[in-house]
Parts: sequence; C-alpha cells; structure tokens
Amino acid sequence: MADRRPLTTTDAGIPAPSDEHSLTAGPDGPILLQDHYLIQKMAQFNRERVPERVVHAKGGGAHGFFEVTADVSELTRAAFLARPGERTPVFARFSTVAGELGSADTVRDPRGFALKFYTDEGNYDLVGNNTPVFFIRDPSKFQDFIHSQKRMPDTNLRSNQAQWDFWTLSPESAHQVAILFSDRGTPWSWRNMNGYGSHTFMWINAAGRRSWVKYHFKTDQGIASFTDAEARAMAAEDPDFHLRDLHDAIARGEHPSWTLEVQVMPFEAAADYRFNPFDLTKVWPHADFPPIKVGRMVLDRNPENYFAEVEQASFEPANMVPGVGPSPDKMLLGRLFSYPDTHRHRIGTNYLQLPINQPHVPVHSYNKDGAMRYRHAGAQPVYAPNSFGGPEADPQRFGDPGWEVGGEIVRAAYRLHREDDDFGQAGTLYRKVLTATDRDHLVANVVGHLRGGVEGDVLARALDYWTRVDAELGGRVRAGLGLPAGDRSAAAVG
Ligand code: HDE
Repeated sequence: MADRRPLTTTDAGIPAPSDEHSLTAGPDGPILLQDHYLIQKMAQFNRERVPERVVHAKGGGAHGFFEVTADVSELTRAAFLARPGERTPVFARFSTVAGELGSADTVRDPRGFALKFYTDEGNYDLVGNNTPVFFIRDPSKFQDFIHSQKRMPDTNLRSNQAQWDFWTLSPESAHQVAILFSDRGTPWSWRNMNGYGSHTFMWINAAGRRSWVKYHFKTDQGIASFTDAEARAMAAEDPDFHLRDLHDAIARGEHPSWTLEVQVMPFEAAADYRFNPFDLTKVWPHADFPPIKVGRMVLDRNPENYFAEVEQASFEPANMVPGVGPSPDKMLLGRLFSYPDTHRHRIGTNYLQLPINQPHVPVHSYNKDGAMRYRHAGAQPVYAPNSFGGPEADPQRFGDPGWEVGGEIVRAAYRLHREDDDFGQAGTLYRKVLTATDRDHLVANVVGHLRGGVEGDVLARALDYWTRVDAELGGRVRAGLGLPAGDRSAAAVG
C-alpha cells in the first residue's frame, strides 16, 4: 500500500475521531464533556513544560563519541580510558548560565560544557564550563552569586549594580570575571570554544595509586569569539544562533571535535603546593603541570527530539566511574548533592530511567517504585542483605576513593598556601595571556558594563578591584569612565 500517513490516535493508541472538530450537540451546539480527545489534548498541552533549569536553562546538545588516543592506564583504571582506540558514546549539552529558556545564545556569560559518557561501568558525567575557573570557591555563596546575576526581586530586571556589588565584595571572583569580560565571554559558537572540568578531580589506577587531574577539552575548530557589539547584535538578530549553528553543522556533516588533555599532579604534591590546587578560582600553570593528550570527542548526531533529549537530559558530577573520584574542592563536593536534587525536582525521581539519561549497562540498584518507574528487576529481592540472589556490592573493588581528613568542625576559608591570593592569576591573564587586542576589548567591555548603572560605593570598589588585578588595567578602566587618574569619586558616570 502507498506510504499512507499514520492514523491519528489518542495517547491510548485509539484511532482519534477528528483532527479539527470538537464534539458538539449539533454543528452549532455546545461542546460535550464526553469529548475525551479534546480534553486530553488541552490537558496535555497545559502540562507540556517542566521547570526550566534554575541556571543553564538555555542550551543545545548533540550525540557523539569519545575515543582514547593515548595510554593513561598508569593513571586511571577507568574502563572507558583503558586503551587507545576505545570508543564511548557521549551526549553533550552546551548552555548559557543566567538567561531563561527563551533567552539569547550570544550574551556575555560563561557557557556550560556538560558531557555524559555512557561507559561500560555506568554513566560518567563531566559537567564543566568553557572556563577553567569559577567565580567563588565555597558552595555556600553559589545561590547568592546566582541571585546577584539574575532578575531582581522588585523590578524583575537584571542589575549591573547587583552583579558588581557581589563581585567586588567577593575578590576571589576576579580571575573568572576577567575571563567573562574578555572575548571568551562571547564565543562565536559552541564549536569554537574550549571546555573544562574546571575542578581538580582524582584519578586512581588499578594498583590504587591516586593522582590529581584537571580536564581540558581543546576545540579542534579553533577559538573564535564575537566582539561585544557583534554579540549584542546577534542576540537581537538570531537569539538561537549557537543552537542553530551546532545543529546545522552536524546536519552538514561537519562534526565538531575536541581534543582532551589532562594536567596531572602527583597525589603527594598537593599538600604543600605553592597555592591551593583545589581552589576552583585558580588554574594550574602549564609550566608546572604540562597537559598530556588523552583522547578526542566528536559530536556527529543531532537530537531527534529536543524536549526528550536536551530538556530532559540530566548531568551530575557525582556520576564518577571507578578510577575517577572527587577532590577536596568544596565547590565540587557541594555540586555532588545539588545536581541529583535539582533533577528530582525538575524531571522526577526516576529521571535516570529516561532514555537520554539511562546507562547503557544493566542497573541492579535496590531502589524501586516512584512515579513513572518503568524499568524494574521483576521479582529480584528489593532488600539487602538477602539470601535470594539479589545484587551484592563489592567494596574491595569498588569502594569510595578518598583522602586523609582531620581537624575541628569549623566554617572557614581554606587553609592558606604561601602563594594563595585573589588577584594574581587575573593579573597574569591580563599581562601574559591576553593579546593587546584582547586587553583593549576587556577594558571596553568592563567600561561598557560599568556604565550600565553601576554607581556609588560599588563603582568605587569596582575601580579598586581592577586596579588590584593590574594597575594599568585599573587606570584604563578609570580613564574609560572619564574619571581622572586617582579620582576616588564614586559618582555615577554619565
Ligand atoms: Fe552548576 N548547576 N552549580 N556549575 N552547572 C546546575 O543543575 C551548582 C558550577 C554547570 O547542561 C544545576 O541541572 C552548584 C560550576 C553546568 O544540564 C544546579 C554550584 C560549574 C550546568 C547546579 C554550581 C557548573 C549546571 C541547575 C556551586 C562548572 C548545566 C540545573 C557549588 C564546573 C548542565 C541543573 C546541563 C547546572 C548547581 C557551580 C556547571 C542548580 C550548587 C563550578 C554546565 O544543580
């Protein structure tokens, strides 16, 4: 028979009575309550949206694979990294941070770089950003930080004054803020930006030897950025520019790829390294720990359905496979709780049963029931210990990786290392990493943002903040605002 179109059905699979008419008493009569199909369509429509991500709401993703290109078995026993040539399916999601689901892709913001490796030992989620550092180093400030960056409670508008108030009262933010206001804050596309695990993680080899690592996914497409003006123009012209770019590139067969490099620090070196290697506001100088190539990630398949595969994708830093572990980085440890919690709220307690989130290996946990459960273990015992063949853990082989801890229970900053500070690496970025053009753009971008309603003490602190990053930079920001050198006036700038 010719390829007939499928028959419309109700969600129960019953052939639908009509695609266009409600059920009425006579053609002009009232709609009847018994119009089950109309009610089903309206009720389902009213329940189409799940809560958007509280951060990273706007994004896009694609499927692909990760392939090992170097032997790192001396460093980690993780099966997906076991040997060169090993390939693992991957799903990646890129995103902005502060904007809502319908916001523009090209705004100035860090970009999410979230990866799910469907390994033979379960899902490994590496949930990073396009920046190797972050604004803060303690999770207790995260919620407040986001509140300062998003819409204010009275006007429901974003406030530059609030953003700079938080940043200038949190000097540890300087390195990340400098990156944010450089051209890295306005990537030309998701294909033209790097991705970082950002945190320090632990790798453990088959003999149990531990090392500290940092992940760098270097784009093979080359770094490319919008200028501030270009990014603003594109936000108006095509708010979905990045989403469209990734989709269309993959559809054209131009599969973007990234080269994974890791920096490795010997486990014992952390304790007296010159600055705290677990401080998320710091990078490890490549001179101290040269990156080594490990593999490559290729994205070669678009989602078939955005809601099912991208909106419902769940990433959690706690999904670490054997051979990978956390580190004393307080931000990472805070995230281990937060992500599953947000998924349970957003997409339900059985979110890991959704196809996009399901591991590609059998699940034998003792969890059961809960709304929307559809994968189960039949009559398998649902309690442990049991004498009826239920699953058994193997702590010898798969116990938790850890490290020595001690000390009084306390709320305090990290113990200081001899070179710990808040502005040094931002200054190094400005003087040694940015080109002259990058520096010009950084100054112009900061001045432009400060002109957006930043005033009074906040403005005065912002001038001081940039001067502590680099005296020349501080002077250029001051001059850009039309303030005479050394003028501590905190008046609003016109
Ligand atoms: Fe997130 N972050 N985050 N974050 N984050 C979320 O989980 C959180 C942080 C990042 O494409 C949320 O699913 C805390 C650093 C990405 O689906 C939430 C802290 C880095 C994504 C959450 C941080 C990230 C999120 C909201 C401070 C880079 C999107 C929606 C301790 C290393 C993943 C969600 C995707 C999403 C919590 C800071 C990256 C609320 C508590 C640092 C890429 O759980």
